[in-house]
Parts: sequence; C-alpha cells; structure tokens
Amino acid sequence: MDIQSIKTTPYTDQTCGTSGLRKKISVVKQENYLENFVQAIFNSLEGFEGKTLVIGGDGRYFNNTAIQKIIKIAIANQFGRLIIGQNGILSTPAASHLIVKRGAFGGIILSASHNPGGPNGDFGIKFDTADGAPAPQSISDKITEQTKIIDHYWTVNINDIKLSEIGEQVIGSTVIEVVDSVRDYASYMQEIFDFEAISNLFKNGFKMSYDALNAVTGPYASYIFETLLGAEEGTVLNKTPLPDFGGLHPEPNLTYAKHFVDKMYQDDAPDFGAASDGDGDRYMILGKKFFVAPSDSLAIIAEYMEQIPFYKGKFYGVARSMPTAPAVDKVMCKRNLPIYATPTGWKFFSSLLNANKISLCGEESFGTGSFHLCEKDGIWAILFWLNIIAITGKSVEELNFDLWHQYGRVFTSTQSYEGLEVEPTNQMMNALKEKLNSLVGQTFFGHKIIETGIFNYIDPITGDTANNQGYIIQFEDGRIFSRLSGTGSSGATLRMYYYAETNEQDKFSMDAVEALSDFIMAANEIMGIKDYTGKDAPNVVT
Ligand code: VG1
Ligand code: CO
Repeated sequence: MDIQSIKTTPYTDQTCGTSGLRKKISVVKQENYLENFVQAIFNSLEGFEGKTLVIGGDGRYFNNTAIQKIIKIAIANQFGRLIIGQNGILSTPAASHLIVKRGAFGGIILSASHNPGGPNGDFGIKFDTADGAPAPQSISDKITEQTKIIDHYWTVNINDIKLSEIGEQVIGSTVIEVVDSVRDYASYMQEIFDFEAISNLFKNGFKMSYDALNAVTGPYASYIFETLLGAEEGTVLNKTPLPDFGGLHPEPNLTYAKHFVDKMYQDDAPDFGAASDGDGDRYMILGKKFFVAPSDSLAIIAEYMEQIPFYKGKFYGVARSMPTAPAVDKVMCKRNLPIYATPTGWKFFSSLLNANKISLCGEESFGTGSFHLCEKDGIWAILFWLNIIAITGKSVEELNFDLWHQYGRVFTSTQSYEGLEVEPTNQMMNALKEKLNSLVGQTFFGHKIIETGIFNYIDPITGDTANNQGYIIQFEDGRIFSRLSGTGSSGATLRMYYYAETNEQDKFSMDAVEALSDFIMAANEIMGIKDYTGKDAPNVVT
C-alpha cells in the first residue's frame, strides 16, 4: 500500500456553522482545501483505526470528486471499512441510519443542503458521530482547531474506486463496500409506519405529488411512494439527482418551490403535496390549495404520535428550536409532557434524543425528526402525514383546522433577507441588542412588549452552553425573534421569525403574513431593517 504524507498549509476559514462546513465551490476547489478539512476531522478524533466510516452525498457538483479524495484519505488513515452509497448518493437521514445500523464510527456527508448547487454553487461537508447525529459543537470546535495547525495529510496512490456497482473490494487493509443508497432506509420506514394502510389510500384513489427538486430524495421517493406504496407513476417529480439540481433551488418553501406550490393551488391539484430539500432532511407539506406551516406540522405529528405503534408508550417529550412558533407546546401541555426550546441546528437535539427526554423535534425551517434517527428526516415526516391521513381519513386542511379548533391557531412566518453586507448587518444586530431592555413596556401598532432578551442556551443533558443565539422580543400576543443564518457561504442572511396567537375562530382562515403584519411593521421600526440593509422586503417569505 503506497501511503503518502502530503505537505500542506492551513486555511484560516474552515469554521463549522449551523450544519458543518459550507463554502462556495471555488473555495472548496482550492489546492488541498477539502483534503485539509477531512484530515482535520480525523486528527480531532481517536480510536477509529479498523473501524467503519459511512460516506455519501446529495449528488451535487463536486460530489464524486470529493468522495474519491475522502476514500483515499480514509484508507490512508487506516479505517477498516468504508460504506459508500451507490454512485456516491446518500441522503442525510439515510446516512445517519446506516451509521447506527452498521455500528460505524461515524460518517461524512457531502451536502450544502438547501444552498444552490452547480459549478458556481455551494459545497458542504458534515461529520456525523456514531449515534448518527451531527457532530456536537465540542467536536466541531476541535475540527476547526485542527484545520489551523494542519501541516500534512495522509492519502494513498490508487485509482479511483468504481461506485456504480454494489459490492465489496479490498484495498490494503480497508474493505470498500458500495451499498444500495435506498433499501436499508426504506426497510426502516416500513418498520415505523403502516405501509399497508397507506397503500390502501392510494388504491382507493388518493392522489399525491412529490417534488424532489432534482436533489437527493428522487430515488428514495420513487422507491418508497411509487414502488412500495403503489402511488401512481409520475407521482415523484424532478426525481433524478443532478449536479446543479437542474437550476432549481433545493429549499422547499413558498419562495424557492413556488412552481410546486402553484401546482398544488390549481383546481385539479392532487390531495397531498410534498417536497424535500437538497439532502433530504427537510420537507414541505401541502394539501389541495393549502399550505402547512412547519410549526403546525410538528404539532399535528405530536398530536398523532401515540397512534403510530412504533411510538406507543414512548412519547417522552418534544423539542423545538426557539425560533419555531409554539403550536406544539399546547399539544404537549395537554398531555402534561415536557417541551424544550433549543438553538437553531439539529446538533442541539441529539443529547435530548439520546437521553430519552424527547421523542420528537422540529424546526421552523421545515425540519422534523424523532428518536428513529439523530437527524431531521423529510421522507419520514411525509410518511408520518400519510399515515395520519390513512388513520383518520381526513384531508390536510381538515387536520389543520382540527388542531386550531382544539388549541387555537398560532400564525407564523419566517422571513429571510439574503445576500446582505456583513458589516451593516452586524451593526443592526448590535444596535438591537443595545436597545432590548428599553423596549419592554413599549407599544407598537397596538401590541405591547412584555419581555425581551438574548437567547442563551444551556444543554440540560451535557451542560454545554451556546450563547447569543438570537434576540427575543415578546409581545402580549405574539413574538419577533431575529438571528443571523449560519449556513450561508458569503455575505450575511438575516432571519426574522414571527408568531402570533388567536383563539378567535373567524380568524383561523386568515393568511399568516397578513395576520402578522403589525409585528412585521414593528420589527422594521424597532430594527431599522431597511436603513441598515437597504432592502425594502425579505426575499424569502414563508
Ligand atoms: C438553516 C435553518 C436551520 C437548519 C439549518 C441546517 O440554518 O434555519 O433550521 O437546521 O439550516 O439545515 P441557518 O443557520 O441558515 O438559519 V440543513 O437542511 O442545511 O442540514
Ligand atoms: Co437539509
């Protein structure tokens, strides 16, 4: 085995954000950039010699080149077995599942999730630990430390490995195993949900449309919805993972998946619509001419959790990210079960999931998951919805109105201002921080502020802290929460999260953005968003 030590020099910008390292392709393509980061991951860990590493990605541009490099570095670093998705494809949840199922040391997932792909797009690298969870902050910090002192990496001088055929080959003392990207994950879904009941829905004429946005979930969705569950052929749209996602932006929301949302608002729309993001860990649910807010989806899943046998007697609690509107809190309150509010990013849920404090968790950005995996899981959430519909015989819209009639409606909207200049955006956030205290007691557009604060988090299991996670402006009847995104690859992105509650039934059908307009105007007045950013309006509104 020709193991080589290659001299290198550190890059100073390899810091992990909300979800691993995210950079422009042009940055990742710099000499040794990817190699440095991958070796830094291994340098920050111990005891992996002879162990198993799972590798896969969302199929975006540079996926295959990156995987070949990682295979060689992993062989040189003495991993015993590499499990790789066929053609380099693994969704984030499927990778997480494989790590646990195969007792792996961890996994490397190549994805920039919802960020655009193609030669001018973004690339990303995430490391998952043995529990299939995104690396916690402590490990991310160690990786970043290692990137700053790296002076060489290990690799082997071998030909590229063929990833198109399932099977094993041995290189030196490492077994390379190419696996079907879909089958194990699909079997797991069959263990969790009632596939017979769902397939009966389709047999009885239930119509669904699913948009994979030319990203990783196409093969998963085709096999699960069409082959296993019998949804008619053509149910899954844009089903081939493409390096540039065919020009689509793989973020399922009202702005970037507008073409699909429009389809669901036509007179001949199917009963059920769903879409997933680039790496398959997020999802959007639509009914006929009806959009489900992520926080309502979380609440509805919680409401039916114990009706799915897999979860019976195992409903311990729920966590939502702090910016997520608290619709699920009411469901949990009724059951007298705990609810946790964590910072944005899936890594903050893992400790609660592993300690059996929660069974379900979710974010405002269309991510939901349960203890079945330590990652958010789009297809799982969509199957959960189908299973609820099969149990109740109710439409998507009816399920939402049931929730609102029982608990009141929590209007919610997330509004992102992308591509901002960093300096003035930071100034705006600092100015808000300075004035937080003075806001208490003031009234804006008829709504009184009762509390403000900086969201600092202490993990109830590990004691780890995460400070300065966003600013809370709590009104008597609603809330503004603001933070800066941690997944962008250039400039700054401001995320504004709004919610307001009502128990008045005649308001239940209102458009959420309209219902929240006072709070949106208040945020502009308090923060001076236009003055600082130059933007009249957000470019992504959900
Ligand atoms: C965004 C979302 C957050 C999500 C993260 C990673 O982060 O807001 O909820 O966990 O993306 O998701 P940010 O820092 O840009 O707001 V994924 O699907 O990229 O793994
Ligand atoms: Co994602």
